Amino acid sequence: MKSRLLGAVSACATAFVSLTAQAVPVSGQGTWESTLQGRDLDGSPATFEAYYDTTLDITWLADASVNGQMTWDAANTWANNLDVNGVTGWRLPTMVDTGTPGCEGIAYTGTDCGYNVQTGSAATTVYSEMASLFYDTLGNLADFDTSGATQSGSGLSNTGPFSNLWSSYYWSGLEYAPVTSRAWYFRFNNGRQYSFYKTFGGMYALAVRPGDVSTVPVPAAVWLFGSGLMGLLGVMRRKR
Ligand SMILES: [Ca+2]
Ligand SMILES: [Ca+2]
Repeated sequence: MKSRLLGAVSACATAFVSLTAQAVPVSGQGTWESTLQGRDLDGSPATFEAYYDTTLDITWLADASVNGQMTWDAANTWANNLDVNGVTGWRLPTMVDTGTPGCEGIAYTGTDCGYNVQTGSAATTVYSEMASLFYDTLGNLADFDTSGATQSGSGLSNTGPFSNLWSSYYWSGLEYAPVTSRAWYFRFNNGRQYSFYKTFGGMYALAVRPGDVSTVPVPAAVWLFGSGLMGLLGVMRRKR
């Protein structure tokens, strides 16, 4: 009994270690070192709270699981109301449902559904922001190659500069047109894009916003200090 318990504990520990151990940036894999530009949103230039994606012309939040696992509705609400030190306008990553509405069958390449799906760039068409991140920016591989054969080294081997980017399901912001109780998702553990029921509470959410973060907002503490200073000046003026 005791050994079974220990076995369960060590299995849990192993699962946890494998989850956290995957959070590594891999230099030379994908384009992330040249296409993602760090952005400071909290007034501390040493840390980046977001990354401007020069390929897709969007800005990704650096922390890829701020709010944990959520239903689709909760994920949308969270992203739309996100305020990072005054930077608002966030949403879930989106994609284009190409061909006929919905998935025309799990494919191994070139469609909106399955593996090695269309990615694209802002200069042409952004077919899937998350697929672009997984395949092109981070250079990860799907479980299957374009001929449908399993390939080694698949999965989330490179998380780039993101923190808490899990090898798991992430919600897309796009509702699944043929069955509106479902929404599209992207799986960062195997590169698969498909749909699932919106009420499922086990998916993570990445937040993005269009374009670059043009102005670095003034942190709240500086505002407080500034308004305090203005108040003090007002008092001094009145005294004079
Ligand atoms: Ca910072
Ligand atoms: Ca389609």
